[in-house]
Amino acid sequence: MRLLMIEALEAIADRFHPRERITGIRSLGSGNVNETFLVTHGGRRDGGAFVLQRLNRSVFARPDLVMRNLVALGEHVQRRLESPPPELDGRRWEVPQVVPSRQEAQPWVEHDGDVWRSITYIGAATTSDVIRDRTQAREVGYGLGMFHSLISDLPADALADTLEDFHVTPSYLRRFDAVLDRIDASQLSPSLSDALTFVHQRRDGVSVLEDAVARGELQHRPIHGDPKINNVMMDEATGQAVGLIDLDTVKPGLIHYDIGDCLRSCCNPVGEEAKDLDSVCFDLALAESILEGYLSVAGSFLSAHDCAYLPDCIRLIPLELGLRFLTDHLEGDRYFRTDYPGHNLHRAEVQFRLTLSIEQQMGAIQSLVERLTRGV
Ligand code: GN1
Ligand code: MG
Repeated sequence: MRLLMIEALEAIADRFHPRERITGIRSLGSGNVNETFLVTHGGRRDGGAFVLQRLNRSVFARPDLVMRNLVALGEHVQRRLESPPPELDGRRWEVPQVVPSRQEAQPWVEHDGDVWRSITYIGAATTSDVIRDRTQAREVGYGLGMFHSLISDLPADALADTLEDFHVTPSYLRRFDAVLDRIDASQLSPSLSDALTFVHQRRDGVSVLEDAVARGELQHRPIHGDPKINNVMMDEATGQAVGLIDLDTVKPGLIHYDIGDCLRSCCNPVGEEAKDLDSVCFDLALAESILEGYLSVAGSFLSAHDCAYLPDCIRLIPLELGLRFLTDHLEGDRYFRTDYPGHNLHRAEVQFRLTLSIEQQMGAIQSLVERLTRGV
Protein backbone atom coordinates (compact mmCIF):
# COMPACT_ATOMS: atom_id res chain seq x y z
CA MET A 1 0.00 0.00 0.00
CA ARG A 2 1.21 3.49 -0.77
CA LEU A 3 2.48 5.58 2.17
CA LEU A 4 -0.13 8.27 1.56
CA MET A 5 -2.87 5.72 1.64
CA ILE A 6 -1.57 4.15 4.85
CA GLU A 7 -1.50 7.57 6.50
CA ALA A 8 -5.06 8.29 5.41
CA LEU A 9 -6.20 4.86 6.58
CA GLU A 10 -4.54 5.37 9.94
CA ALA A 11 -6.34 8.68 10.35
CA ILE A 12 -9.66 7.02 9.56
CA ALA A 13 -8.95 4.01 11.79
CA ASP A 14 -8.10 6.45 14.59
CA ARG A 15 -11.73 7.58 14.58
CA PHE A 16 -12.60 4.10 15.81
CA HIS A 17 -9.52 3.02 17.77
CA PRO A 18 -6.62 5.11 19.17
CA ARG A 19 -3.97 5.40 16.48
CA GLU A 20 -1.08 4.79 18.88
CA ARG A 21 -2.35 1.30 19.62
CA ILE A 22 -2.80 0.27 15.96
CA THR A 23 -0.16 -2.23 14.87
CA GLY A 24 -1.11 -2.88 11.25
CA ILE A 25 -3.56 -2.23 8.41
CA ARG A 26 -3.87 -4.55 5.42
CA SER A 27 -6.32 -5.23 2.59
CA LEU A 28 -8.88 -7.89 3.37
CA GLY A 29 -10.91 -10.14 1.08
CA SER A 30 -11.65 -9.83 -2.61
CA GLY A 31 -14.88 -7.80 -2.74
CA ASN A 32 -15.96 -6.31 -6.04
CA VAL A 33 -17.84 -3.34 -4.59
CA ASN A 34 -16.57 -2.01 -1.22
CA GLU A 35 -12.97 -1.61 -0.08
CA THR A 36 -12.08 -3.61 3.01
CA PHE A 37 -9.12 -3.54 5.42
CA LEU A 38 -8.14 -5.41 8.54
CA VAL A 39 -6.84 -3.23 11.35
CA THR A 40 -4.87 -4.97 14.08
CA HIS A 41 -4.20 -3.38 17.42
CA GLY A 42 -1.90 -4.29 20.22
CA GLY A 43 -1.95 -4.41 23.96
CA ARG A 44 -1.38 -7.57 25.96
CA ARG A 45 -4.91 -7.66 27.29
CA ASP A 46 -6.92 -5.87 24.61
CA GLY A 47 -5.06 -6.92 21.46
CA GLY A 48 -7.30 -7.77 18.55
CA ALA A 49 -8.52 -6.70 15.15
CA PHE A 50 -11.43 -5.01 13.46
CA VAL A 51 -12.63 -4.57 9.91
CA LEU A 52 -12.49 -1.10 8.39
CA GLN A 53 -14.53 -0.62 5.26
CA ARG A 54 -15.24 2.10 2.76
CA LEU A 55 -18.81 1.81 1.51
CA ASN A 56 -19.23 2.26 -2.22
CA ARG A 57 -21.50 5.30 -2.33
CA SER A 58 -22.51 4.85 -5.95
CA VAL A 59 -23.91 1.40 -5.06
CA PHE A 60 -25.25 2.15 -1.59
CA ALA A 61 -26.91 5.55 -1.86
CA ARG A 62 -28.21 5.44 1.73
CA PRO A 63 -25.37 4.33 4.02
CA ASP A 64 -27.50 5.31 7.03
CA LEU A 65 -30.06 2.64 6.09
CA VAL A 66 -27.36 0.04 5.39
CA MET A 67 -26.00 0.67 8.87
CA ARG A 68 -29.46 0.64 10.44
CA ASN A 69 -30.09 -2.79 8.92
CA LEU A 70 -26.76 -4.05 10.20
CA VAL A 71 -27.52 -2.88 13.72
CA ALA A 72 -31.07 -4.32 13.62
CA LEU A 73 -29.72 -7.66 12.43
CA GLY A 74 -26.94 -7.75 15.04
CA GLU A 75 -29.31 -6.96 17.90
CA HIS A 76 -31.86 -9.48 16.75
CA VAL A 77 -29.38 -12.33 16.40
CA GLN A 78 -27.75 -11.54 19.76
CA ARG A 79 -31.21 -11.83 21.35
CA ARG A 80 -31.86 -15.13 19.56
CA LEU A 81 -28.53 -16.53 20.68
CA GLU A 82 -29.46 -16.01 24.32
CA SER A 83 -31.49 -19.20 23.93
CA PRO A 84 -29.67 -20.85 21.03
CA PRO A 85 -31.60 -23.00 18.53
CA PRO A 86 -31.05 -26.77 19.07
CA GLU A 87 -29.39 -27.06 15.63
CA LEU A 88 -26.52 -24.93 16.93
CA ASP A 89 -25.69 -27.85 19.20
CA GLY A 90 -22.95 -26.11 21.22
CA ARG A 91 -21.20 -24.64 18.16
CA ARG A 92 -19.77 -21.16 18.10
CA TRP A 93 -21.83 -18.69 16.03
CA GLU A 94 -20.88 -15.06 15.57
CA VAL A 95 -22.36 -11.99 13.93
CA PRO A 96 -20.18 -9.05 12.93
CA GLN A 97 -21.18 -6.05 15.07
CA VAL A 98 -20.95 -2.36 14.29
CA VAL A 99 -18.19 -0.59 16.25
CA PRO A 100 -19.24 3.05 16.79
CA SER A 101 -16.80 5.89 16.25
CA ARG A 102 -14.97 7.02 19.40
CA GLN A 103 -15.91 10.68 19.62
CA GLU A 104 -19.29 10.94 17.98
CA ALA A 105 -20.44 7.37 18.82
CA GLN A 106 -21.74 7.16 15.25
CA PRO A 107 -22.04 3.88 13.31
CA TRP A 108 -19.93 5.39 10.52
CA VAL A 109 -17.73 8.39 9.78
CA GLU A 110 -17.21 10.54 6.71
CA HIS A 111 -13.74 11.24 5.36
CA ASP A 112 -13.22 13.25 2.16
CA GLY A 113 -16.81 12.55 1.16
CA ASP A 114 -16.47 8.78 1.66
CA VAL A 115 -18.35 6.72 4.21
CA TRP A 116 -16.24 4.48 6.46
CA ARG A 117 -17.39 2.06 9.07
CA SER A 118 -15.83 -0.36 11.47
CA ILE A 119 -17.09 -3.85 12.23
CA THR A 120 -15.94 -6.57 14.61
CA TYR A 121 -13.73 -9.24 13.09
CA ILE A 122 -14.52 -12.92 13.56
CA GLY A 123 -11.24 -14.30 14.87
CA ALA A 124 -9.75 -17.80 14.47
CA ALA A 125 -11.76 -18.28 11.29
CA THR A 126 -11.05 -18.03 7.56
CA THR A 127 -12.81 -17.97 4.23
CA SER A 128 -11.86 -19.53 0.90
CA ASP A 129 -12.62 -18.57 -2.70
CA VAL A 130 -13.28 -22.10 -3.93
CA ILE A 131 -14.76 -25.06 -2.15
CA ARG A 132 -12.45 -27.84 -0.97
CA ASP A 133 -14.70 -30.85 -0.59
CA ARG A 134 -18.20 -32.06 0.28
CA THR A 135 -17.63 -31.66 4.03
CA GLN A 136 -16.88 -27.98 3.54
CA ALA A 137 -19.85 -27.68 1.17
CA ARG A 138 -22.16 -29.08 3.83
CA GLU A 139 -20.80 -26.54 6.30
CA VAL A 140 -21.45 -23.66 3.90
CA GLY A 141 -25.05 -24.87 3.51
CA TYR A 142 -25.40 -25.23 7.26
CA GLY A 143 -24.05 -21.67 7.69
CA LEU A 144 -26.60 -20.18 5.29
CA GLY A 145 -29.37 -22.25 6.91
CA MET A 146 -28.38 -21.04 10.39
CA PHE A 147 -28.22 -17.45 9.16
CA HIS A 148 -31.73 -17.72 7.65
CA SER A 149 -33.06 -19.52 10.68
CA LEU A 150 -31.78 -16.90 13.12
CA ILE A 151 -33.40 -14.05 11.19
CA SER A 152 -36.53 -15.93 10.11
CA ASP A 153 -38.51 -14.23 12.89
CA LEU A 154 -37.19 -10.75 12.12
CA PRO A 155 -40.09 -9.08 10.29
CA ALA A 156 -39.05 -8.23 6.71
CA ASP A 157 -40.33 -4.68 7.23
CA ALA A 158 -37.87 -4.20 10.11
CA LEU A 159 -35.22 -3.87 7.42
CA ALA A 160 -34.94 -1.05 4.89
CA ASP A 161 -34.69 -1.81 1.18
CA THR A 162 -31.17 -0.50 0.69
CA LEU A 163 -30.69 -1.73 -2.88
CA GLU A 164 -33.88 -1.49 -4.83
CA ASP A 165 -34.43 -4.33 -7.30
CA PHE A 166 -31.34 -6.21 -6.11
CA HIS A 167 -31.69 -9.76 -7.51
CA VAL A 168 -34.88 -8.83 -9.35
CA THR A 169 -33.76 -10.37 -12.62
CA PRO A 170 -36.34 -8.72 -14.93
CA SER A 171 -35.03 -5.31 -13.81
CA TYR A 172 -31.49 -6.27 -14.78
CA LEU A 173 -32.82 -7.38 -18.16
CA ARG A 174 -34.58 -4.03 -18.67
CA ARG A 175 -31.36 -2.18 -17.92
CA PHE A 176 -29.44 -4.48 -20.28
CA ASP A 177 -31.96 -3.73 -23.05
CA ALA A 178 -31.66 0.01 -22.43
CA VAL A 179 -27.86 -0.19 -22.64
CA LEU A 180 -28.03 -2.29 -25.82
CA ASP A 181 -30.22 0.32 -27.46
CA ARG A 182 -27.32 2.76 -27.27
CA ILE A 183 -24.76 0.39 -28.81
CA ASP A 184 -23.71 -0.07 -32.42
CA ALA A 185 -24.32 -3.80 -32.96
CA SER A 186 -22.02 -3.94 -36.01
CA GLN A 187 -18.97 -3.19 -33.85
CA LEU A 188 -19.20 -6.17 -31.51
CA SER A 189 -16.47 -8.77 -30.97
CA PRO A 190 -17.43 -12.44 -31.52
CA SER A 191 -17.30 -13.18 -27.77
CA LEU A 192 -19.53 -10.21 -26.99
CA SER A 193 -22.03 -11.24 -29.70
CA ASP A 194 -22.09 -14.77 -28.26
CA ALA A 195 -22.76 -13.40 -24.79
CA LEU A 196 -25.63 -11.23 -26.06
CA THR A 197 -27.13 -14.18 -27.90
CA PHE A 198 -26.86 -16.28 -24.74
CA VAL A 199 -28.98 -13.75 -22.86
CA HIS A 200 -31.52 -13.26 -25.66
CA GLN A 201 -32.15 -17.01 -25.84
CA ARG A 202 -33.08 -17.01 -22.15
CA ARG A 203 -35.20 -13.89 -21.88
CA ASP A 204 -38.45 -15.72 -21.32
CA GLY A 205 -37.42 -17.43 -18.11
CA VAL A 206 -36.06 -14.45 -16.18
CA SER A 207 -39.27 -13.54 -14.32
CA VAL A 208 -39.89 -17.00 -12.84
CA LEU A 209 -39.30 -15.95 -9.21
CA GLU A 210 -40.93 -12.52 -9.48
CA ASP A 211 -44.01 -14.10 -11.10
CA ALA A 212 -44.21 -16.48 -8.12
CA VAL A 213 -44.09 -13.46 -5.78
CA ALA A 214 -46.86 -11.76 -7.77
CA ARG A 215 -49.00 -14.93 -7.47
CA GLY A 216 -48.43 -14.96 -3.70
CA GLU A 217 -46.49 -18.26 -3.84
CA LEU A 218 -43.23 -16.81 -2.54
CA GLN A 219 -42.85 -14.14 0.15
CA HIS A 220 -40.16 -11.65 0.98
CA ARG A 221 -38.13 -12.37 4.12
CA PRO A 222 -34.91 -11.00 5.51
CA ILE A 223 -32.01 -12.31 3.43
CA HIS A 224 -28.23 -11.98 3.29
CA GLY A 225 -28.14 -11.00 -0.38
CA ASP A 226 -24.57 -12.13 -1.08
CA PRO A 227 -23.88 -15.52 0.58
CA LYS A 228 -21.08 -16.55 -1.73
CA ILE A 229 -18.44 -18.95 -0.53
CA ASN A 230 -15.99 -16.32 0.68
CA ASN A 231 -18.63 -14.70 2.84
CA VAL A 232 -18.95 -17.80 5.05
CA MET A 233 -16.43 -17.85 7.90
CA MET A 234 -15.08 -21.27 8.86
CA ASP A 235 -13.47 -22.05 12.21
CA GLU A 236 -9.74 -22.60 11.66
CA ALA A 237 -9.58 -25.56 14.03
CA THR A 238 -12.85 -27.41 13.42
CA GLY A 239 -13.70 -26.33 9.86
CA GLN A 240 -17.23 -25.55 11.03
CA ALA A 241 -19.16 -22.55 9.73
CA VAL A 242 -19.20 -19.86 12.43
CA GLY A 243 -20.92 -16.92 10.79
CA LEU A 244 -21.69 -15.01 7.60
CA ILE A 245 -19.91 -11.74 6.88
CA ASP A 246 -20.44 -8.91 4.35
CA LEU A 247 -23.84 -7.84 5.64
CA ASP A 248 -24.43 -4.78 3.42
CA THR A 249 -27.01 -6.51 1.32
CA VAL A 250 -29.06 -7.78 4.27
CA LYS A 251 -32.55 -6.63 3.36
CA PRO A 252 -35.96 -8.01 2.46
CA GLY A 253 -35.87 -10.42 -0.49
CA LEU A 254 -36.39 -14.04 -1.43
CA ILE A 255 -34.40 -16.76 0.32
CA HIS A 256 -34.16 -18.18 -3.21
CA TYR A 257 -31.80 -15.35 -4.16
CA ASP A 258 -29.51 -16.48 -1.35
CA ILE A 259 -29.73 -20.19 -2.10
CA GLY A 260 -29.12 -19.62 -5.81
CA ASP A 261 -26.19 -17.31 -5.08
CA CYS A 262 -24.63 -19.72 -2.61
CA LEU A 263 -24.87 -22.65 -5.04
CA ARG A 264 -23.64 -20.70 -8.04
CA SER A 265 -20.57 -19.59 -6.14
CA CYS A 266 -19.78 -22.90 -4.41
CA CYS A 267 -20.65 -25.51 -7.02
CA ASN A 268 -18.32 -24.15 -9.68
CA PRO A 269 -15.09 -25.72 -8.35
CA VAL A 270 -12.83 -23.42 -10.40
CA GLY A 271 -14.42 -20.26 -8.94
CA GLU A 272 -15.95 -17.18 -10.54
CA GLU A 273 -12.60 -15.76 -11.64
CA ALA A 274 -11.67 -18.95 -13.57
CA LYS A 275 -9.39 -18.25 -16.53
CA ASP A 276 -10.26 -21.37 -18.54
CA LEU A 277 -13.92 -21.27 -19.53
CA ASP A 278 -13.89 -24.97 -20.45
CA SER A 279 -13.14 -25.86 -16.83
CA VAL A 280 -16.33 -24.23 -15.53
CA CYS A 281 -19.07 -26.65 -14.51
CA PHE A 282 -21.79 -27.15 -11.92
CA ASP A 283 -20.82 -29.92 -9.50
CA LEU A 284 -23.99 -31.74 -8.48
CA ALA A 285 -22.34 -33.60 -5.60
CA LEU A 286 -21.31 -30.29 -4.02
CA ALA A 287 -24.85 -28.98 -4.54
CA GLU A 288 -26.23 -32.03 -2.75
CA SER A 289 -23.97 -31.43 0.26
CA ILE A 290 -24.81 -27.72 0.44
CA LEU A 291 -28.53 -28.38 0.25
CA GLU A 292 -28.27 -31.15 2.87
CA GLY A 293 -26.47 -28.77 5.22
CA TYR A 294 -28.95 -25.98 4.50
CA LEU A 295 -32.04 -28.14 4.99
CA SER A 296 -30.69 -29.62 8.22
CA VAL A 297 -31.32 -26.20 9.77
CA ALA A 298 -33.73 -24.38 7.50
CA GLY A 299 -35.93 -27.22 6.30
CA SER A 300 -38.49 -26.55 9.01
CA PHE A 301 -39.43 -23.09 7.74
CA LEU A 302 -39.67 -23.88 4.03
CA SER A 303 -43.13 -24.14 2.44
CA ALA A 304 -43.99 -26.50 -0.42
CA HIS A 305 -43.77 -23.52 -2.81
CA ASP A 306 -40.35 -22.56 -1.40
CA CYS A 307 -39.12 -26.06 -2.19
CA ALA A 308 -40.73 -26.14 -5.63
CA TYR A 309 -38.82 -23.03 -6.77
CA LEU A 310 -35.37 -24.21 -5.64
CA PRO A 311 -34.33 -25.62 -9.05
CA ASP A 312 -35.40 -22.34 -10.71
CA CYS A 313 -33.26 -20.19 -8.45
CA ILE A 314 -30.27 -22.48 -8.93
CA ARG A 315 -30.48 -21.79 -12.67
CA LEU A 316 -31.55 -18.15 -12.49
CA ILE A 317 -28.99 -16.53 -10.17
CA PRO A 318 -25.87 -17.40 -12.22
CA LEU A 319 -27.67 -16.22 -15.36
CA GLU A 320 -28.55 -13.01 -13.52
CA LEU A 321 -24.98 -12.42 -12.32
CA GLY A 322 -23.71 -13.02 -15.85
CA LEU A 323 -26.24 -10.49 -17.11
CA ARG A 324 -25.10 -7.98 -14.46
CA PHE A 325 -21.42 -8.42 -15.38
CA LEU A 326 -22.23 -8.19 -19.09
CA THR A 327 -24.29 -5.02 -18.67
CA ASP A 328 -21.51 -3.45 -16.62
CA HIS A 329 -19.01 -4.34 -19.34
CA LEU A 330 -21.24 -2.65 -21.92
CA GLU A 331 -21.59 0.40 -19.66
CA GLY A 332 -17.83 0.79 -19.18
CA ASP A 333 -17.25 -1.09 -15.88
CA ARG A 334 -18.97 1.34 -13.57
CA TYR A 335 -20.28 -1.05 -10.92
CA PHE A 336 -17.89 -3.98 -10.41
CA ARG A 337 -14.22 -3.26 -9.83
CA THR A 338 -12.08 -4.70 -12.65
CA ASP A 339 -8.40 -5.63 -13.02
CA TYR A 340 -8.14 -5.49 -16.83
CA PRO A 341 -10.21 -4.40 -19.86
CA GLY A 342 -12.75 -7.09 -20.64
CA HIS A 343 -12.70 -8.47 -17.07
CA ASN A 344 -16.46 -8.12 -16.63
CA LEU A 345 -17.11 -9.75 -20.02
CA HIS A 346 -14.96 -12.68 -18.97
CA ARG A 347 -16.77 -12.90 -15.62
CA ALA A 348 -20.07 -12.93 -17.52
CA GLU A 349 -18.82 -15.76 -19.72
CA VAL A 350 -17.91 -17.79 -16.63
CA GLN A 351 -21.44 -17.38 -15.25
CA PHE A 352 -22.97 -18.27 -18.61
CA ARG A 353 -20.89 -21.46 -18.80
CA LEU A 354 -22.12 -22.29 -15.33
CA THR A 355 -25.72 -21.60 -16.34
CA LEU A 356 -25.29 -23.90 -19.34
CA SER A 357 -23.90 -26.66 -17.15
CA ILE A 358 -26.88 -26.26 -14.81
CA GLU A 359 -29.31 -26.38 -17.72
CA GLN A 360 -27.69 -29.59 -18.94
CA GLN A 361 -28.25 -31.17 -15.51
CA MET A 362 -31.69 -29.70 -14.83
CA GLY A 363 -33.44 -33.09 -14.63
CA ALA A 364 -30.93 -34.34 -12.07
CA ILE A 365 -31.19 -31.08 -10.08
CA GLN A 366 -34.97 -31.39 -9.95
CA SER A 367 -34.76 -35.00 -8.74
CA LEU A 368 -32.16 -34.04 -6.15
CA VAL A 369 -34.31 -31.22 -4.77
CA GLU A 370 -37.39 -33.48 -4.70
CA ARG A 371 -35.48 -36.19 -2.83
CA LEU A 372 -33.94 -33.83 -0.30
CA THR A 373 -37.12 -31.85 0.40
CA ARG A 374 -39.44 -34.85 0.67
CA GLY A 375 -40.97 -34.63 4.11
CA VAL A 376 -39.74 -31.07 4.69
C1 GN1 B 1 -20.49 -8.16 -5.49
O1 GN1 B 1 -18.49 -6.88 -3.62
P1 GN1 B 1 -18.80 -8.30 -3.45
O2 GN1 B 1 -17.78 -9.15 -4.11
O3 GN1 B 1 -19.05 -8.67 -1.99
C2 GN1 B 1 -22.01 -8.01 -5.62
C3 GN1 B 1 -22.69 -9.38 -5.53
C4 GN1 B 1 -22.10 -10.32 -6.57
C5 GN1 B 1 -20.58 -10.40 -6.38
C6 GN1 B 1 -19.93 -11.26 -7.44
C7 GN1 B 1 -23.73 -5.25 -3.69
O4 GN1 B 1 -20.21 -8.60 -4.17
O5 GN1 B 1 -24.09 -9.24 -5.79
O6 GN1 B 1 -22.67 -11.60 -6.49
O7 GN1 B 1 -20.00 -9.09 -6.43
N1 GN1 B 1 -22.52 -7.15 -4.56
C8 GN1 B 1 -23.33 -6.11 -4.83
O8 GN1 B 1 -18.64 -11.53 -7.08
O9 GN1 B 1 -23.74 -5.87 -5.95
MG1 MG C 1 -20.85 -8.39 -0.95
